[in-house]
Amino acid sequence: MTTAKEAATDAARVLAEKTGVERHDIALVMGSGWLPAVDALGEATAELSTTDLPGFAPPAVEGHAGKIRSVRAGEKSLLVFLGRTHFYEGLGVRAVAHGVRTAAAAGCSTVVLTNGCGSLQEAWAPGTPVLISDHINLTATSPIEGAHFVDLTDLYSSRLRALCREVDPSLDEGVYVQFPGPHYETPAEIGMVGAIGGHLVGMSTTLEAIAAREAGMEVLGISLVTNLAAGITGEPLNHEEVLETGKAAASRMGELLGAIVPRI
Ligand code: 8IG
Repeated sequence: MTTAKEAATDAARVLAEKTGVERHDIALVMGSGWLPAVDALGEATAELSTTDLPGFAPPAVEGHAGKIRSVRAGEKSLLVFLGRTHFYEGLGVRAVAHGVRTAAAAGCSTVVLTNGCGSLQEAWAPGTPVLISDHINLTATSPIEGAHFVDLTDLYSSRLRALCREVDPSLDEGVYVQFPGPHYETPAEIGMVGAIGGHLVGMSTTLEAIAAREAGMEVLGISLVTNLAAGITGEPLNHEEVLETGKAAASRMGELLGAIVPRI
């Protein structure tokens, strides 16, 4: 059996061949609502489908394979994932973590994990970016294979959060809670999230962050609030709102990432 790390090393080798970039420095995973901001990072020197690399899951929707861009931004080579494999696809945690592990094997020492999420705070209206200060993983699983006891004390790097707040002092921070999905929460579940100290709810990020930390990377997490969580306003949640909010917030998110990345 190949290990998860061996599978990522294989993918990184093919990535280097296909992009012509021997090592990348910073990986970014662009979540729901963040795709319209991707062009602000710089011009792509290469773009692949994730399925051009070994170990990546076939697309959940035919013809919608995730893309990977290699972007040169000043001195840094960025590895940008347009889309991710979600836990709710049922392909297992190795598939969820393969992107960040490939990034680590490709040389990245930092990963920026972005997502779209629901907010428990009415002050964080749709379109508000929030730094992830910590997480609560409610998937009842771990991406780590074997008895490897990884410290998560400063998982969402306080250094990188401070740097983000220098760039944009209006940025707030919150605790991100990952549910398995793909359904949204009930109002009672959102009540529980508030009681256990959560501020944001989503269906990604925590398993990737753990795998990234296991691989020795520094992690920055930024959520884009796309909706208020279930029961906060009484309005039903819908996926169109996510896409619309992303489009509307694109220029702010692009400027934010464009300002942060060169300072990492
Ligand atoms: I975008 O309200 C987005 N993703 N679990 N709950 C969960 N995931 C989400 C939500 C939400 N909004």
